[in-house]
Amino acid sequence: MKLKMKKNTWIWGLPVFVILTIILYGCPTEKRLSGTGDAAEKVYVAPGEHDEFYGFFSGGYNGQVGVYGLPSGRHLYTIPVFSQSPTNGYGYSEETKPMLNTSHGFVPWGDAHHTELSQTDGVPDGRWLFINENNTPRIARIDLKEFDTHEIIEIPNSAGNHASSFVTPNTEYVSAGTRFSIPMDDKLQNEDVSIKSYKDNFKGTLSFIKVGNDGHMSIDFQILVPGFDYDLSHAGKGPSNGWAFFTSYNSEQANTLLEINASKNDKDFIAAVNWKKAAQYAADGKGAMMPGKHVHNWVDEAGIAHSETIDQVRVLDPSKLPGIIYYLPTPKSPHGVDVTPDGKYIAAGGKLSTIIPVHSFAKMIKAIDEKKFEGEVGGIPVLQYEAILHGEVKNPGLGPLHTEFDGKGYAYTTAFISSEIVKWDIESTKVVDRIKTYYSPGHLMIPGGDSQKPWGKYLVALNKITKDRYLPTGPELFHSAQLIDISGDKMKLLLDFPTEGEPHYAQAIPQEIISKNSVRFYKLDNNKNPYKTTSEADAKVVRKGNDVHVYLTAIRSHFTPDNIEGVKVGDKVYFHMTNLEQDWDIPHGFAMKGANTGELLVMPGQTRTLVWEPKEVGVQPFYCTDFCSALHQEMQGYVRVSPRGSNVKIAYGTGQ
Ligand code: RUQ
Ligand code: CUA
Repeated sequence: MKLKMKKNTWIWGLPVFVILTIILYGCPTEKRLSGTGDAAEKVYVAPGEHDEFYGFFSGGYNGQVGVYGLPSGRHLYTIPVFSQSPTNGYGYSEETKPMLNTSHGFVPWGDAHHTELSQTDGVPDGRWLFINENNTPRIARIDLKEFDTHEIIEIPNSAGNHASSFVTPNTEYVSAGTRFSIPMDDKLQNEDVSIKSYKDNFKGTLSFIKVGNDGHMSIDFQILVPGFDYDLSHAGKGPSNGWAFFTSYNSEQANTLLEINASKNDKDFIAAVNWKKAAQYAADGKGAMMPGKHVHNWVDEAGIAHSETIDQVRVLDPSKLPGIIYYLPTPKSPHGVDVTPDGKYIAAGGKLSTIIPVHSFAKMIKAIDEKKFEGEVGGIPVLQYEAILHGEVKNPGLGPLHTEFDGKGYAYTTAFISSEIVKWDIESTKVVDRIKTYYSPGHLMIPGGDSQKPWGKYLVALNKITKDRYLPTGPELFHSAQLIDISGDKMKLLLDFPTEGEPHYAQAIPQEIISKNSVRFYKLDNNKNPYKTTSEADAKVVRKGNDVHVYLTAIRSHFTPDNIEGVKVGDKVYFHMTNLEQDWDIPHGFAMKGANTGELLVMPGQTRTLVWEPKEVGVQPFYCTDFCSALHQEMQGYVRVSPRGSNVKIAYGTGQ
């Protein structure tokens, strides 16, 4: 049952509503006021004041990361990651285009699901944010000093990279897993076989991407696994540090109509991977180097992106390397897999399950030692369910998906179908509280809620369906997040706020961990771009055959040069624009009429390059797109385009 409220009543008419309610009904009951009353005060961040947390929300099908302040829900920024961004030219400028290279060529879009902050000693440390891309399997690393994507690595031998990008407690590894299994022969080549031969030919991989001290990512090893759908993962911590857990569904190995055919088995599996042991095997040269073509893109210290192609990866076969994987039977197409802050228990979602199974890590180790196996699949031992179970949460709502923790002994699970969040006691597995969400929550997020030390004050429900929460915007609605106060015994709904794209997951961290390191502008003296122009006196236009390089500067409120002649139809014009400002929040923009790219939005001290291929004779304007001063509208220039073969000489200047 969905409760409908008139939003315009509770937002705009809040004082009237409260007074009327009190007159008519006496003091309001908590239920009636679950979204109002003191809630407004709790989320109100006065003008000029800052939010307590940064929230990093995956953008889903927009391929970006949305940055939101909490508790206000204010949208602060969008970090371009897997998709070109016309806002600032990411993926359009020459310096950033290589970030979107893949083994399939240039892919300017991605489906981004899970943000994950880097951790030190099991606690988010604010250095980097990782995020996965499903469609063309990739993982990105965002530098949180600059809120800028600095690295993207492709995951070979994988399809639908959903079970990522979760980190180990000291960010030694980021894990990833195939959602879709694909045919792989013994050279790991995707083969031309009948789809009906799924059971015989299709396999999956679980990947471990090593993260260096400087953040640099490389694929350390992949583990070959039976052809199930691997869905989510989380690393162990504390006592379970050294292990990682991956949910799987479709252990039926169906290849069609999965909604029925992959829902037959009573239990599917969580794959428990001993990554420390696997890493040791890899370090010892075990397994084999196998084909695994993937592209790796990174930004150098000059802020320029590069790409390299790597042809091979190390692949470990668990049937030959015992002890690296065990299967934990887990009811009914499990989705999320979440490890408690103390690292003792592993809770699974179960899209079709009526309980939440909670496995005990200690019992799992004991069962392995005592060989309490009920069988094996593809050489991987399957442990006995009863032997590893800590308990089952009864009556957890319908369609439990994801769980996070408050660090005070409680777990919170989203129930997608019954649209609620259920709070339960980890030790007793008893439900202690529940709250309605409107509508259908997928993930939920507590700041630090998948780490060893959650900042358990707020919870955000990431609702998949928005319906009537906001004014209608035609058929397409932004998704809706809901902020819930979890500081007391009872959960309290505080706020709805719309989010861009489809935030599958989010993470949050106290603002002071990040804001103190935030880069405000780039020092011109440190600019290492080979096409930089650090003073107006050095601005120039240089012809090299059909290429014309414009070394352009921008400072309030003019370009140098702003008059350019001698460009011809058939030329390729590179505008290398350096922003000479050395002050916070003074970007200059650059837009050229007829350019088939985005604009540039160039930060103070930075150089960015836009390519323009003029096709028509005439004079074309360019201008600054960012309202940078009272005379921003005067910040403009002209390029004269002469016919092919014309002998108009290159000439340029400002104020001449
Ligand atoms: S999920 S469909 Cu993380 Cu529940 Cu992506
Ligand atoms: Cu520079 Cu407007």
